[in-house]
Parts: sequence; C-alpha cells; structure tokens
Amino acid sequence: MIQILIPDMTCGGCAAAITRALKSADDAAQIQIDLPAHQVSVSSDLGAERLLATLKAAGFTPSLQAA
Ligand SMILES: [Cu+2]
Repeated sequence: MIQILIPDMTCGGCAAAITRALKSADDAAQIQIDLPAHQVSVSSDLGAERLLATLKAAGFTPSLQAA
C-alpha cells in the first residue's frame, strides 16, 4: 500500500474525482479513502511517482506519507 496525504481532498466530490483519476491511470488499483484524515491508500503496480503525478494532474496537492 502506498499512503498519500491530500490536504485539499475535502469532500465526497474530491474523493470521487481522485478515485476516477487513479482508476483511469490503473484500472486494477485498489483504493481506500479516509476523507476526515485526508488520506488515500493505494495498492497499484504504478509507482508512487506516477500516482502523485496523476493526482497533481487531477488538480490536487498530494504528498507521500511515511507508513
Ligand atoms: Cu471536494
């Protein structure tokens, strides 16, 4: 699991947009979203760099979170 902190994920709309963006980058990605904690856990063959780039392209400000 790659843990990503996204402070500007603030509502269900953001969570849906993030899920869509990650799924379009990797159809097989497993995604868990903790909205109150602004945290997204992703299991994907894509590396962390690709995931971060995907989230940035979707308009968010992600950073990797130490596990
Ligand atoms: Cu939102």
